[in-house]
Amino acid sequence: MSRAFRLVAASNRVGPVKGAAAAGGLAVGLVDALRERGGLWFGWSGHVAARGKARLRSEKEEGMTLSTLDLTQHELDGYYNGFCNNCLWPLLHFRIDLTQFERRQLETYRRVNWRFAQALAKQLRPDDLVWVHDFHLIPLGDELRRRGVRQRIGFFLHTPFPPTEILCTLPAHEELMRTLFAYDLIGFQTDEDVRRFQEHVRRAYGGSARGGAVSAFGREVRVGAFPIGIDVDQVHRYAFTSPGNREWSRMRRVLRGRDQFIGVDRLDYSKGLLRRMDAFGRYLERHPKAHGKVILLQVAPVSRGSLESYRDFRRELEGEAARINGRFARFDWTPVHYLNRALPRRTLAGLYRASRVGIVTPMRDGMNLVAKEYVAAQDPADPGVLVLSRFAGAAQQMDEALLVNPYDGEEIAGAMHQARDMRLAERRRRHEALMRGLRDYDVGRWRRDFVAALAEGPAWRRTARKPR
Ligand code: GDG
Repeated sequence: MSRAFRLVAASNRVGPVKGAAAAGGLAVGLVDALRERGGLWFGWSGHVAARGKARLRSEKEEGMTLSTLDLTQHELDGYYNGFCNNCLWPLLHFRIDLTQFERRQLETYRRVNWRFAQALAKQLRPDDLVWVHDFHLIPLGDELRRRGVRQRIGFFLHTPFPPTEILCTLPAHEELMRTLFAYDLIGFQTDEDVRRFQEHVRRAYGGSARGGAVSAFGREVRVGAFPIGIDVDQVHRYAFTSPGNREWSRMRRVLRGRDQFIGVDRLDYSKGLLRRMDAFGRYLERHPKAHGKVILLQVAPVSRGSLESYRDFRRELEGEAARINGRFARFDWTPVHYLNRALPRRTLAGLYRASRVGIVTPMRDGMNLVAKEYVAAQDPADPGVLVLSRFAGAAQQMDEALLVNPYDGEEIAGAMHQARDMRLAERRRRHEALMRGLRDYDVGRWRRDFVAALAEGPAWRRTARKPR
């Protein structure tokens, strides 16, 4: 598309902008795109305000506009803690056993999306491209359309899209999925997610899918896989320049020739931390010679800590780590080092580099950026080995990792052994191939491809008839 346009991004939370590189993940990709085009970033401010006091703020930062809205405690409980984290998150990760649906929370979720749309619609210009992120804001596009917004609007789902049998357990699935058809383009992490979406629309709503287009509810929407990547050079630079480099050499001194396995995950039940701990226990049980020579460093910053399911999970995990240490530790060796807080991104890069094996074993994950960061932080001359769950989206691009079934503790333990024992030539061959993949589809390409796809093709107003 040759015409100039302004990029508008909407996500649950906005920022940080200045420390975007330090925060990692989504912020890195978005901030660059918004800076480039003097864009607008819209979402929740992170502030909780009393009813009637919720403010809309707008500020300029590094050439872009940040527009944020406060939420009330009631909204936060029903929308974010409730429908998003207690219902949609487990459902999208195939955990119907943890999914709690409450109609009132869905209503608050719809209401917050309605308020977001009301605040955002007023700020849009005719040539804007709007890019909505993640499951918090599924109905935002539809709410914008109801306000007469005819600009192109795209949606990207950062989580997996579950099979139709799972999605159909959600009482309001049709009401929610119908709103997706207000978008021009829906991006998923992998081809598998696209396929599951197409199948769901066919089976549950009698829709049809042809090539990159899906039709249902009298509308057609384009779909595609856009596997999110990382800023490869930045992670590598962080690992090899101070303070990352300093942390690396400090870690090496502390390790005194021991091999370190590293896991870095938000403290979330989808990340497979319990099975991973269990697998490490099995590994130690099977390999007495490794005692005193191997450490598992698990960095697990608390996430969504106000929810009961997360608190229970944290207790269980701490119990498991303590059990392994209680069983195997010696006065001069503690096998599991468990950190419950976030570390600076540069420190993380140094720790990745100092670790012989990266253990990324989610039970289900949209992509998983840690897998990619671990590889990018390695020394190409003497790289570590990645053990990766087959059920992370990243596995579809990273065949040269040791792929494991995260439900199979024995298989993970076997891969830990294989990874630690792997000879240099094979480690280098695998690392080289993985790096080629990371460079080929990095975070810049992810956003360029999505934005280009959104800018192309027929616009919403020209397709079919209006929904409802
Ligand atoms: C969602 C999807 C998808 C972790 N601990 C610390 C820290 N992190 C950073 C990592 C990484 C990011 O957080 C986590 O990204 P993931 O991809 O691993 O997982 P989610 O948070 O669940 O993200 C996921 C992603 O969206 C993007 O689309 O891949 O599937 O679930 O960048 O490095 N960062 C710092 N300190 C920590 O202790 N600074």
